[in-house]
Amino acid sequence: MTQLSRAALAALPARVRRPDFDPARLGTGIVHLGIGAFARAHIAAFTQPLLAADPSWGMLGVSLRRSDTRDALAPQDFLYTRAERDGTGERLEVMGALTGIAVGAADALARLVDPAVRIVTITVTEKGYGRDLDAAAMGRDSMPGLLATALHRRRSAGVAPFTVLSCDNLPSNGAVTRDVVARFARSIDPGFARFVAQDVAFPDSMVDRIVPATTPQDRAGVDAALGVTDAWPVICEPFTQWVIEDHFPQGRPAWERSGAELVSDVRPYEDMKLRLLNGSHSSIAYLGQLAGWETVADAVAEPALRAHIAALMQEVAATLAMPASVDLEGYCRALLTRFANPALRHRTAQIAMDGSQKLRQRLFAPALVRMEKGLPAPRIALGIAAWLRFLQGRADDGSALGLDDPQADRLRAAAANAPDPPALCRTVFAMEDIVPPALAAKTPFRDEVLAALARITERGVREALRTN
Ligand code: CS2
Repeated sequence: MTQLSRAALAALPARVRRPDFDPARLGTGIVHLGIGAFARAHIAAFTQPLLAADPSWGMLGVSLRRSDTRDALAPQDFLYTRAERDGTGERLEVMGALTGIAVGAADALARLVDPAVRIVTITVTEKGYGRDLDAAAMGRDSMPGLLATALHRRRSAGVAPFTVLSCDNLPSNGAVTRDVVARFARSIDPGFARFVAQDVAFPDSMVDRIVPATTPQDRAGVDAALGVTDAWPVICEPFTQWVIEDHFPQGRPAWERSGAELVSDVRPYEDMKLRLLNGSHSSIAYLGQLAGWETVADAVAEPALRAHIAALMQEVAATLAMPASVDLEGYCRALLTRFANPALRHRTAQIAMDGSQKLRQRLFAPALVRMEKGLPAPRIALGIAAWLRFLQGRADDGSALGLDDPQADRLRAAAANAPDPPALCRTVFAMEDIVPPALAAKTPFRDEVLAALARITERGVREALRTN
């Protein structure tokens, strides 16, 4: 079979959508840091429909550490297939929004100083922000180091700063990004740090689309449908959402025409998504790892787990203050349907990664709101208990579970040294960078976590959920 490329576009089957512009003629107006499957299925999908009208908004991808995405896509002119899947079938589209992929900070820096680049979008995952690290520990080839260096060079050359748009799953991701970039900028020059904090725009945004890692079967299926090979297609659900704070001094693509919501305050939407979607996801991931459910769809096919997640969402919804236009009940119902999507193999092991970076905004934050309101939080507590048990490294059937987390050493040591579950809970709750001290101090919450931990330790997750 031949490989996907610009030359192969014309011969693709009619049902495959393709760019309605010439990908060879795009300019690079956006640089995206962290060009993984998510960005290729979400940000590129919102941008592609606008490129015929304005080809200046092509996207250059950056991989800070790995060359695998560039190596896969370069031989195919940076084209790739996006497959949207649900129970009703599959829709295929060839994506042509990428103008290239730079690998490593030096390569990226050369592109970031180009005045044509007006926006830098980011998906480097929660741990890419180094929220607890100083500039020396982060280094120049980190996201904050690279952006601070690029903004400094632009300033010295009299080039206006680009707008920095974080698309990671963090509350107030714009402000968080401003803080970490300004902190790095201080190590270059304090005056420049003030410029970063005051004169560079860091709008906030909430992104949503479930994009599991692509499997070899996915590749084979896409190749068969296309009649040409695609070294790295991306697979996603049809649902997508992007809520963006409209603050782009250098201009932006007309993303609202692709369905993005441009608002003045993103925070309520971030909390809604992080607590309801991602909080449920993390709960499903740890319970699923213990119980032996390989994917999210396998887990929610289990009536007791599904009922638990529905109740968790009710518990969490009470912590949110949403604009009147948002139908929270409908949002929760839709989430359960999305989780059950039979055409996605979203592995619980993938979501279980990096819990130390994720749980603060997903589960600890809503638990604290409930405690402050004097409300119990037993469903949230069960998710936390499942994470603590997961740290012990054994599923309910005794099989070994891996821990993929930047804090793995500390967490593994805590689990290995704790003589019993209460001691494990005590040690982990004392880690202030992972568990907010205000929540760790709430005895009623600790008691709920301990009760849940005892239940799943004695009976196993399946039984504990059934007899809840
Ligand atoms: C998931 C997210 O891996 C994870 O932690 O919860 O990647 C989730 O699929 C996306 O945020 C959905 O928008």
